[in-house]
Amino acid sequence: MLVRDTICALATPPGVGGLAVIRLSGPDSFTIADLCFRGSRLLAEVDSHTIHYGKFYDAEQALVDTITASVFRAPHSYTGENTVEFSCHGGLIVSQELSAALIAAGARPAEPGEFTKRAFLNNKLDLTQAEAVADIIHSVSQQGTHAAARQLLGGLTRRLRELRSSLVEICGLLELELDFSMEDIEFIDRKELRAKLVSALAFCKELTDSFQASEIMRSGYNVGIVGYPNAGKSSLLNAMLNKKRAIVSPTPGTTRDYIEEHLVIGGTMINIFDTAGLRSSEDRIEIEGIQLAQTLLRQCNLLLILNDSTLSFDHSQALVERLQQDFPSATCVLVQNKIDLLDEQSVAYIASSLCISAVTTDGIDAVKALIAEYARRDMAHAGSLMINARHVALLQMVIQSLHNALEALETAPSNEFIAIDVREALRKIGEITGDTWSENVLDEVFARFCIGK
Ligand SMILES: Nc1nc2c(ncn2[C@@H]2O[C@H](COP(=O)(O)OP(=O)(O)O)[C@@H](O)[C@H]2O)c(=O)[nH]1
Ligand SMILES: [Mg+2]
Repeated sequence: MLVRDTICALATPPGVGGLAVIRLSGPDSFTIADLCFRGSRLLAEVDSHTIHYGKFYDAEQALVDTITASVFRAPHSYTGENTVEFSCHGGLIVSQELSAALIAAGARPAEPGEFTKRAFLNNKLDLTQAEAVADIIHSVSQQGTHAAARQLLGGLTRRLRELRSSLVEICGLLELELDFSMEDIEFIDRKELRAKLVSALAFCKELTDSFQASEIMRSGYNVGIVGYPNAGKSSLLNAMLNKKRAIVSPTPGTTRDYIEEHLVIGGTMINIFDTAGLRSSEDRIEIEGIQLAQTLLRQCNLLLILNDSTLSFDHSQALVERLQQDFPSATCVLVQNKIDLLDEQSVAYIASSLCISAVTTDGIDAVKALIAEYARRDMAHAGSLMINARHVALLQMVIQSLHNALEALETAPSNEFIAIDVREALRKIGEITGDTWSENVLDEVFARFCIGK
C-alpha cells in the first residue's frame, strides 16, 4: 500500500438533519482523531469495527458536540486505510466545526471521490466497481440502483474476467504454436479459434447493446410529447404533472422553447419534454424551437404523438411516419386527444387506440401506465449490468481488435498477427477494469463523484 496523507470530509449532505457523518481516512487517522476526540479509551488502542461514545473538542479545546466514532483498521475499511467515521448531531455548523478541527489537527480536505479512489488504488474495488458506487448514488431508478449494487459486488468484473481468460487462453496457444513454428505443430484448431473469437465478439456486442438501457437506469426514461400545434401537448404535460406548468393556448405556436419536467412512475425517473409544435413556420423563434425539438427528440426513448381527434383520427398519420423514420430507435405511440369533444359513437370507433382528454384528464393514468411498461421493457435489455460511455468506447476498440484478429485468421500467413490483435483486445479490457490505468482516466472517473464519497 502506498503511503498517503490523511483526508477528511463530510459524507452526508450539508444542511440540517438527524445526523451528520464525517469521514477521516489515512495513515494518521487515529492520531488526528485522538487530538479531537475524548472517550473512555484512545481510538488508537481500540479494536477495528467498534463504536465509541465521547466528546469532540475543537483546536481551542472548546467542546463542539457529543458524538460517536466508528473505527476501521487497515486493510478492513472502505478505503483500505485506517478510517474513523464520526457521527455528530446533524447541523450545518457542528459538521463544519468537526471538519475544521480535524484539518487543524493535520487532516486535509478530501477531493471529490477521493475515498473511493483510494479504495481503488488499494485494490478494494476495480474501476467498474468504483463506477458502480457513483451509479448507486446518482441512479434515478430502482432498477439502476439494484443493477449498480450488483455491479459493486463484481457483476461486470466477473463477466469481463471470463472474456479475458478466454482471450488469454487463445493468446497462450498461439504463442506456444509460434515457439514450435519450425515443427509445423498446430496447437489450436483454426475452426475452434474462429468460434472463440466470434463468441468473444458477440459477448462484447451484448455489453455495448446494454448501454442505452443502462443510461435509462442511470438518468431516467426520456419521453417526448410531439404533435402539430394545438394538439394539446402542453395540456397533456400539465395533466400528467397535475399542475399548470406549461402555457396552454388556442393560439398555435405558443410553446416555442421546450419544457422539461420530471415524474417518478413505477420507481423510474421519467423525463418529460413538451416541445414546440411541428409545422412549417415563418416565425424565426418558432423555427428555432422546432429545430431544438428535433435535437431533443433524438435523445428520447419514447415519443407520444398527440393527435387532435376532433380534426380527424388520422390527421397526424404523416407525422407518425416521419418520426418513425427520423428516430428509429425511439418507440412511437399515437395518442388520440380531446375525446371529450367527440360523440359516443366516435369514441367507440377509436377505442382500440390510446384515447385521452388532457382537459378532463380522462386516460392520463393509462398514459402513465404505458410509459412505465415501455420503460420497464427498455431497461430489461441491460440485464444486470451498468454500462457507461467509457466502457462502450473501450469495448468498441476491443470489438475492432477482434475483427482484425478474425480477418488475420482468414488472410495472414502466420498466427503471429492474430496474437497481436488479441493482445491489443486484452489491453483494452484491462483498461475497463482498471488493471491498467492512467491519472487521466482516474480523474475522469472520479470527477462524477461528490466530496465525501
Ligand atoms: N376540449 C379539449 N380541449 C383541449 C384538450 N387538450 C387541449 N385542449 C385545448 O387545445 C388548445 C391547445 O392546447 P395546448 O395544450 O396549448 O396545445 P399545444 O399547442 O399542442 O401545446 C387549448 O385551447 C386547450 O385548452 C382536450 O383534451 N379537450
Ligand atoms: Mg404547447
